[in-house]
Amino acid sequence: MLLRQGIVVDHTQAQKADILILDGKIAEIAPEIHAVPEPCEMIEAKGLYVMPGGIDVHTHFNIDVGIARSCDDFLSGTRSAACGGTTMVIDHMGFGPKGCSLHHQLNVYQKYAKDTAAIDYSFHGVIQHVNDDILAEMASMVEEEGISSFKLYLTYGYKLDDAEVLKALMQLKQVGALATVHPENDAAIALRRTQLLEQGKTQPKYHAISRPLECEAEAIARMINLAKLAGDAPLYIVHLSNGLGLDYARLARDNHQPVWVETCPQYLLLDDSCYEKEDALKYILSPPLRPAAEREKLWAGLVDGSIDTIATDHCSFTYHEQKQRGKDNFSACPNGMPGVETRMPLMFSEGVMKGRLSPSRFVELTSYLPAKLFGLYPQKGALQVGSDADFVLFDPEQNVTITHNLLHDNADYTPFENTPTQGWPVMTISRGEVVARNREFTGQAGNGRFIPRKAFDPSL
Ligand code: DUC
Ligand code: ZN
Ligand code: ZN
Repeated sequence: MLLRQGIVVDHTQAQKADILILDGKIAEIAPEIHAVPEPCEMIEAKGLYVMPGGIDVHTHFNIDVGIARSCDDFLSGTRSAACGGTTMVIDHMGFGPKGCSLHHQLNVYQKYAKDTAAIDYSFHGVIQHVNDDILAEMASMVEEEGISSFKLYLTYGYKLDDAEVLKALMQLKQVGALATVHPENDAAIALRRTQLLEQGKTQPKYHAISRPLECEAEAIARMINLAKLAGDAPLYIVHLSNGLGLDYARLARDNHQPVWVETCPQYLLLDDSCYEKEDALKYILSPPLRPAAEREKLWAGLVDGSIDTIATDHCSFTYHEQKQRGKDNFSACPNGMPGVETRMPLMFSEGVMKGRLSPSRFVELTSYLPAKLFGLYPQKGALQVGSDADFVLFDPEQNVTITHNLLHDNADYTPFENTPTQGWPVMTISRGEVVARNREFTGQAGNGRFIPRKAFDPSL
């Protein structure tokens, strides 16, 4: 396959070039390529941005959250991802049975994804409890299974206490893995929730009031200090939603501590006024949407380099199910929203087309840094000879108003309904195969591969 005369963008530069793809890998990049093997599929990319495929390092496909199971599995989730310009996901595995091993849960998820995923995938390990067996298992997860990042929860069913966090952080650093954390102060949230419910405050807006941004910022500050105490263990903060938490991360980085930050489109584009809407249950997620002033603080972080990645936290439940469970009580509504298909178009439109992010910075946030941090570079996230031929082609001239009918997930809504966008991913290529074209899925279930990841690179 030859991609002809696109505006080829990596994390450092943009230039007009041809790209030759052989056996699913990039074979050559040059201003013009004439010597091509026959037969060769020609793709005219003139006027299109040709970028490394999106890497979404935060999805929850097929997750059982106790009160409900998400409506997207690895087929619908990766199909939707592909149609939105994403060529790899790293899924955050849900909790397994009490006391289960790290390998147990990995095996469960390998079965979910094998034969169903349409694009490449990996998983973050999930630390439900900490004991000598779990600590010992971490090494083989990195070395033998290619799982080099692990999620720690400070809230939800299997939240870890400070001693568990410290032990886990020290061992993860030791074995070459990155700790990712969902930072929210569980006790503060539980107290506030109980008080609100006792006062009969059950409407969706009280979900946000039960867990204000200080609950998140406190847990971020605590994690940063615990990571310091663990000997500067590398720390990755997921789904940052507010400026105070970002300031704590900035302070740590100013002190040369290895801390990285992820945010998501919903925190950049939506705010807590959504909880006043009639369909407010669609916006129940954790952390919740914040006051509008926080959005600009996050945009500033994208621009000044203090936020490193944009992922989605795609965790979809139908609005039908959210209403069924949560209409009388916000705390009974499953938390999460879909987003895996809209991340790339929204960020391209709001970031690149509105002039807030350069095309290269967009690539850095959506593909290059995700690949670097999670041990995929340069197989993924790079436009280099030998890298996987994973691409997204954006047409800057296509204007699309997002509506759920255009999307390919199993949900029954998008939180971005009626959002106008400028520039759309018109083609997605996964290891040399066109998996989406003009908003149609052209890939195949089972063509996605598990990608073993390298150990965390401490020089980052
Ligand atoms: N938050 C959500 O809203 N859903 C899934 C997990 C999470 O942290
Ligand atoms: Zn989370
Ligand atoms: Zn999540």
